[in-house]
This record gives sequence, structure tokens and C-alpha cells, in this order.
Amino acid sequence: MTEFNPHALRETARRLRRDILQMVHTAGSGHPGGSFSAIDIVTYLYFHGMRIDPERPDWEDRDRFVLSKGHCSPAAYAALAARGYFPRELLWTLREIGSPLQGHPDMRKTPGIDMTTGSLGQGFSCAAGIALAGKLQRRDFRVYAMLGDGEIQEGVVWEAAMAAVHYKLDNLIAIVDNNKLQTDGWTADIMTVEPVEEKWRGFGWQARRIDGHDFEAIHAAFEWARERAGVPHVIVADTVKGKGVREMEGNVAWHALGGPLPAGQYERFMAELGEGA
Ligand SMILES: Cc1ncc(C[n+]2csc(CCOP(=O)(O)OP(=O)(O)O)c2C)c(N)n1
Ligand SMILES: [Mg+2]
Repeated sequence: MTEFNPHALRETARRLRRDILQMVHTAGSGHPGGSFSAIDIVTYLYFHGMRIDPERPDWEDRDRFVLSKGHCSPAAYAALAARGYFPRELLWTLREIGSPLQGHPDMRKTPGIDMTTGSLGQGFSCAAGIALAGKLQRRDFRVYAMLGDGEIQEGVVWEAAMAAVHYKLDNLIAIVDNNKLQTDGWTADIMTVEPVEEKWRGFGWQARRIDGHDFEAIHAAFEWARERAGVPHVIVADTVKGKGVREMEGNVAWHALGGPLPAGQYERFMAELGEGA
């Protein structure tokens, strides 16, 4: 694990936001809003928090990351490329037929992807299963699973949450990317999930709420969540969908793209994200 350096992480996340925007613009489809809300935490995990080795994506003792909100695959792909799991040029093949970088992550196709996800709710169940397997095999890796706030409306999430406490999965850390929006609007209008931490606590989890764009807070929360006290931990991260580009922030229209960005807009958004390769 490298030394915690919030300035370096912030700069890395900025560059990854540029890569995400270029990916979805080039593909003409994909989910930029939820990728932007997630990328600060994804950056923290891949560049500081997780015990991983890009040279050995199948290393049995590596920490696992399960992107249960699998539609935000561009966030994971950008981080994996930047860590050297595959060449960055591959990012521009997102969603092409035959590309290893499909719209939703596929563990059989992409080095570094630990679980195939996309059907909301199910990735988290798999994460609990991996954590249980780790316990049974007496390995000390951790499993980090990121869920969306809309995703936790799925009943299967709560079955897994219940099982994780029953099996004392203190090697499982859940993150709720609480960006307050889902496909069709505000989560609070469609099916409220608040009070989020109270629900997890009700199932027996340790829960903490943070600003999911504040690297100091992110670091402190993951340090706390690594405690092995016989119960799983969840970090509820208050985030902004589309974070990083003002026109996208908190705007449901940026959940998914229906084509490339209009002329001029892509360049404008890139300029707002700042210089980069
Ligand atoms: C089981 C299932 N139902 C529906 C979908 C379609 N879908 C993709 S993203 C999404 C909204 C998810 O909202 P949220 O979890 O809040 O994600 P985020 O805001 O981070 O993009 C839906 C309904 C799906 N992928 N899986
Ligand atoms: Mg959401």
C-alpha cells in the first residue's frame, strides 16, 4: 500500500474523469453520471486502499472489488487501465463488439474485474459469497462492494446483508454511492432509501456516513471499516451524480448517454475537467 496522498489521489481522479468522458463519448453510450459520482472512491481503492498487484490479476490473496452497480463500468475500467492491468488505448473500444470492455463488467473478459455484474443487486450477493469463501479458506483478503442508492431498492441486497451478518463477514466492506438519483429521477421520489445507515444498522452492520468526494474522509472511513470485529461495515458515501462537470452535476439527464455528446459540449466538458493526456 502506498502512502496516503490526497493531492495525488485527487489529481488521479481528475484524469480518470477525463478518461471516462472520452470513453462514453467515443462509444456514444454508457453511464457517465454514476461513474463520476463513484470515481473518487474507486480511485482511492485502486491507488491506495486495496491490496492488489496489477502484474497478478488472479493472485488468490488479492483484495477484491465488486462493482455491483455494474453499469458504471467506465469508472472501473479507467482505474484498471491507469494501474496497468491493460493498455489505456483499450478504453476507447468500450462497448464495441468483441472488446473486453463491455458495457457491464465481465470477469471472464477483463483482467482485474473480480465479478461479472450489471443485474442490480446480484453483484453484492456475489461479493458476500467471495467474502464467505475467503473465511472458509482462511485467507485474509477483503472484499469491497460498491452499490448504488437506487440499487439498494432491490430485495436481494437485503438478503445478502442479512447473510453477511449471520456469517460474520468482517472481511466485507460495502459502499453505497449515495448520489440521490437513479434512472428516472430522485431516489427519494421513486422509492426512498433513507435513512440509509439505519437500515444497514438494523441488519447488524456497522455503518458510517461520509462525503464521498473528500479524500481525507474517504481514507478515515476505510481505515475504520478495516476493523475485524465480527461484523461487516458499510460506508454510505454522499456523492453528486455527474461530479466534476457542473452541467452534469445532480442532473438526471446524465445517467446514461444516448449517443456521442453534441459538437462543442465534449470539448467544453473536457476543458472544465482540466488538462490531461
Ligand atoms: C435488476 C436490474 N434492473 C434494472 C436495471 C437497469 N438500470 C441500470 S442503472 C439503473 C439505475 C440505478 O440507480 P443507482 O443504483 O442509483 O445507480 P447510479 O445512480 O449510481 O447510476 C437501472 C434501473 C439493471 N441494470 N438491473
Ligand atoms: Mg444513484
